Amino acid sequence: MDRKFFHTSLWCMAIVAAVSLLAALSLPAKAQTPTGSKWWPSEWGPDDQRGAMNRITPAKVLEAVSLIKEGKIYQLGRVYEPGMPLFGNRHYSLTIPGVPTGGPFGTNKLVYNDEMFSGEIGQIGTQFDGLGHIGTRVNGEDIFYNGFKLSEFGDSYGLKKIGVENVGVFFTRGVLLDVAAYKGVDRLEVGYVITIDDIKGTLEKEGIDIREGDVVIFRTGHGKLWMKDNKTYNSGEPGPGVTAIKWLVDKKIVMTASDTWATEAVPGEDPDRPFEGHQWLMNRNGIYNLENLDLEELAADKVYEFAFIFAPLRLKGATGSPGNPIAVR
Ligand code: UVW
Repeated sequence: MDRKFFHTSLWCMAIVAAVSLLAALSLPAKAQTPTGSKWWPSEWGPDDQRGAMNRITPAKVLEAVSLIKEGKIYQLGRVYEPGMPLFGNRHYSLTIPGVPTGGPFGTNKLVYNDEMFSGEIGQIGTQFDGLGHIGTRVNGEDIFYNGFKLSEFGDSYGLKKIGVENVGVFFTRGVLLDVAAYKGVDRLEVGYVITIDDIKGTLEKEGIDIREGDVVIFRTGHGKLWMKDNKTYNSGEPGPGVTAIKWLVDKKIVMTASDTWATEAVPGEDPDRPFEGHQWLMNRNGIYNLENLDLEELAADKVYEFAFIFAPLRLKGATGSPGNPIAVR
C-alpha cells in the first residue's frame, strides 16, 4: 500500500468515527417502545399487580380521615341509565325479567324482583380504568403494566393478571382542580389542553397542593353536557395534555379523575398520539383513572380537599369497574 493511500484511509476512518460520535451525542437513543424507554419492572417489584395503590399507606388513610370535618358526603357517581353517553359502540342494558320476577311465596305472599344486566360493565358511565385496560404494542407484543404480556395473561373469560380484583380500596386524600372556575368559564371547550401552568394556577387559587398518594380530580365543566348534549359530550373533551399528565406522574399520585369520558384532552397535544396520557398513567406507571364523574355539587361548595373513598367491584379479571365514588369533608 502506498504511503499517500494509507494516510488518506486513516483520515477517512477518523472522519467517519467523529461523525458517528457526534451523531450519537446529539440524537436521542432510539426509543425502546412507542412511548419511550421500557417501563418495567415496576418500582414495586416484577410481580406487582396493584401499581400506585401501594401508595395508599395507613398514614395516607389517616391523612384522609383528618380532612373529614363536617361529615358531608358528596356522591360523585352518575346514574347508569339508557341514553347516557357511551364511547364508540359500548352498550348498556338492564331489564327486569318478569314483574314480579318471582313469587308469591308462602302464605306471606312474598314477591321479588331481579335484574338482568348486559354491558361493558367496567367501561360505561362512571368508570374506573384498571391496569388491564391499557397497553402498548411493542414489536408485535401487547405489553401492559409491569411488562406483563397480553399473549400470556389475556383470557376471554377474564385477565389472568392485573384484573380489578387486585386493586383494593381507595381511601385517600382527594383534591379537586376546578380548572373551569380558574379560567373563568362555564365549561372549557372541547379539545382544550390543560397545561402545567393551568394546574399550578388552579392550585394557587384554591390554596392547596398535590401530594404523594392523592387522587387528582379535574373539573372542566364538560360534565354539564351529560344527558343534555351527548353529541358534543362525545365529540372530544378538554383535559390535561400528556405534558401535564407526565408532571402528575412525577408527583406520585394514585389516580386521575374527571367530569369527562377519558380525563385527558381529546384530541390531545398530538392528534397522531391518541390517549397517550392513558399510557403514561396505567400502562407505564400503574396510576389509575376514573371517568364521567358528577363534580357540580363539590365545585358549588368550593370543596377542594377531602377524603376520597371508592371500592372498585372485585370483578375477577376485569379491566374496569362501575361505581359510586364519594368525597367526604
Ligand atoms: C378508552 O378506552 C380508549 O378510553 P376510556 O378509558 O376513556 O374509556
